[in-house]
Amino acid sequence: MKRLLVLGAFATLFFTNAHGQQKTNPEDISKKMQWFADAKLGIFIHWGIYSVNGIDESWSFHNKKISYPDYMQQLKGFTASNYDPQAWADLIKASGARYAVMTTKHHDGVALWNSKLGKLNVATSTPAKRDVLTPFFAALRRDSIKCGAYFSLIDWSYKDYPQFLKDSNRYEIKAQPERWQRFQKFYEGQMAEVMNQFNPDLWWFDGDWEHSADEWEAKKMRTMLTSHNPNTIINGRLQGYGDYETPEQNFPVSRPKFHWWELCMTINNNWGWQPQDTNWKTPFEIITIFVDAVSNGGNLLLDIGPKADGTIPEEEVTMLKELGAWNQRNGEAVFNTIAGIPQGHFYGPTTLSKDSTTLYLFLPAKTSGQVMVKGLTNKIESITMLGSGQQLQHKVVGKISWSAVPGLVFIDVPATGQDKYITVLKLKLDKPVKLYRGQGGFLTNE
Ligand code: H79
Repeated sequence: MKRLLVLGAFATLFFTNAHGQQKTNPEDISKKMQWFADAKLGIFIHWGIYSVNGIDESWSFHNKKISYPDYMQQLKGFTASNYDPQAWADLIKASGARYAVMTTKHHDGVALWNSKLGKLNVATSTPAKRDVLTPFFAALRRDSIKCGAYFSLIDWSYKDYPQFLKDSNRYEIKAQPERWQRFQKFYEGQMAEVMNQFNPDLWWFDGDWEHSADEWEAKKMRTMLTSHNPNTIINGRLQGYGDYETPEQNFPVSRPKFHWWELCMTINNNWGWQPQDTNWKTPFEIITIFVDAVSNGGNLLLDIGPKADGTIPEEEVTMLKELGAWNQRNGEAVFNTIAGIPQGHFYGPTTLSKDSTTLYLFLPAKTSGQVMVKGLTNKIESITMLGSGQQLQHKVVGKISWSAVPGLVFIDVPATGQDKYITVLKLKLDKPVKLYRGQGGFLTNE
């Protein structure tokens, strides 16, 4: 039990604190990070041969749930026969997402583009017989969606990659450095292919934990990518050489201190398509997660897992459309905003306009009656319910004439006109938000 706890703590740290010190300076990169900070929603796509049997991406053979040869048999079933990249891009656009991140290669080493380095790619070794990335990135760009490339540093299929199954490595780097150098040449070559063919707006590395920054030549790789495209953004899984943090599945409770961060999350329990997994989150749950991340200064990278023929599961299509419809009604409170006021002033998520003169409150459940805001020293000029456009009334309670401590704001929320999922109230303030954060002290106003 003790061991489990220690491991759990390690894993949490690992995924919420992307591997220690960032080696990039927030001051230098804030300009290129602006679109990312404004984007709020991205769609992650896990597509690969694992969708043929509907099993864990790569981990199924690594963890010995299936033999490696049986896993690779799935190459024969990857048809992409109903693949419609423009329809994928249009669906992503309809969700309100501003960027998409597609698996170019997972830990199984199967490349989704026509790599000239080896045969393990869908163009050469599957009935799809083509590079499936090129038309998708082209469709995304037609829809003005930023293009992200997920790239696994780990490649458990490559004969000169040290790790393979969970309990058997091929070799130790110290004993056979020339094999590791062959792998370096290979994966750096593949990265260069992706860079030259797709010029990604964002790189989403994964699996850096298996080797050190020196072994991955992380600094050199960062320089290669940013020399080619100075505006490219790199996620926090390049052993300290990334630009932003990437908690995975685990939802932060207190506001993360990271400058830029993105929570990646699945809609059911798995990244790729798995037909037995029907544990779908509801639109209400996803939207709650989304606004909570945004209110704390982060983005949501929401995953879909298409089937081997290229169809997107119906539940995921519905989710993206519902999310899009909600964004149509309430997106003003999300996109191009900044993190809201600190937790505790309102019992729910909040965001602010960039000039901090508009405060958005997200009602955490269907509420009619009054909701309260504490510690707001501003005057409220108007309150509007987004979607319905209704003007709401408020009163200030308990303001003491001789005290600098502001009164409590109570807002009347009508039962009618509320959003199907989460209702947003827009508070126009007299000037940039100013909060009282003390403890009500009598003499000091502290
Ligand atoms: O592509 C999806 C997953 O396949 C992949 N990332 C998402 C986006 C993923 N890789 N790893 N994990 C998910 C979780 C892995 C955790 C562990 Fe570990 C790896 C447990 C043991 C080895 C973390 C690293 C804790 C110890 C080392």
